[in-house]
Amino acid sequence: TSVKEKLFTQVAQPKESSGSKVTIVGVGQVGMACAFSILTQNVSSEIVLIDVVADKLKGEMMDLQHGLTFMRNVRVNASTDYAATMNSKLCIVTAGARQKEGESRLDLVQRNTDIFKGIIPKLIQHSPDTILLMSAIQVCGYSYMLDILTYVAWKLSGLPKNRVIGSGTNLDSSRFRFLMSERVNVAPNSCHGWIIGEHGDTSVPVWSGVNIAGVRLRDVDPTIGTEQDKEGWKSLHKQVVQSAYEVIKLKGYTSWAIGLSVATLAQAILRNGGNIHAVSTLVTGQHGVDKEVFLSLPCVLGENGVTHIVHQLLTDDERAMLQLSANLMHEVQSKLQM
Ligand code: 6V0
Repeated sequence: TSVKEKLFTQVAQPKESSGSKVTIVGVGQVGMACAFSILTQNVSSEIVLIDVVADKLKGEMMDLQHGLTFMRNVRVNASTDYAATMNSKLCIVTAGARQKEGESRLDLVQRNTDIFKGIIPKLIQHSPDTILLMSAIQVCGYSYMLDILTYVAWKLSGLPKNRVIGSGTNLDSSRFRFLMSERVNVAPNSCHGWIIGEHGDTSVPVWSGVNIAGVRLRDVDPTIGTEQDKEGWKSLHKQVVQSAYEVIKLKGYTSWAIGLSVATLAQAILRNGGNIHAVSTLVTGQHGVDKEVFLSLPCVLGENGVTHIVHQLLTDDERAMLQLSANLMHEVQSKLQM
């Protein structure tokens, strides 16, 4: 008899799964930041990492496992085989190809679409009831990457629209609130403002709703966010767009903020929180968009994914920007080989 047998009397079979299993595909900078945030914030008690580079995958798994005694009851596994992802409640996809020099947007989207063809169907095969959370990142000079790739994932998955979500402008909104907080010197989460639309260059700041403690900045100064505004608040949005490129220029990639953003979305979903975040969702029929495209709007998130879209009161300009984005994205999407 083994030491284990001498130690224990087995009373029942232990259950295989915790019920809040999360799969993360891609153990690059973004995937690992997502994993670390989810683990350290007790969002899930079980994560599985998937990648095609077996050595790096095993190294990342071991490194996290060696820290498990410092966390609360979590399990970390990794495999190149999707069988390990079985019955995941949430699958987060961060895998993808970086742009090659001179590569066109369409070519890059197509290359990532081809990568997704090898990922999404396998995830769905092992977890037919899962929610897909896509977290590609804005690519310098290439608009609409995340939103188009979330559409691609939705098509490849065959899942209902509520269960395919892009991390979207949740991150852009957080950057905006941080920049706002620096201007007024209060905590970022006491500054309120929403950025919607594309995750990237053509995102839309909803100035009409920007407020602190319910006091709308537009009521304090009706020119805020416009060209006429003498304090130049409009530049905050420009900074939001540029800040991703600046971080990439300075450190090579972005990781911590997107990881924290994704962990927050994961928490809303796994705990059936009903929290509202700006995420990329199918927006056909919203704000006059008549194309089948994904863009970010404030959504209620829970165990069933996106359960509601908030009807924001947008200006004509804001609506027009969303519709323009939708038309441009639709054009790229129609050229993709799925
Ligand atoms: P990364 O650090 O290059 O990691 C990507 C990971 O995906 C690597 O570990 C790859 O081995 C893995 N991978 C590639 N193909 C597959 C596949 N078929 N199945 C499973 N795993 C695969 O990228 P990072 O984590 O920084 O970013 C994630 C995605 O966003 C990538 O597509 C990037 O190109 C893209 N961008 C990320 C940016 C950033 O700031 N982090 C910026 C622009 C684009």
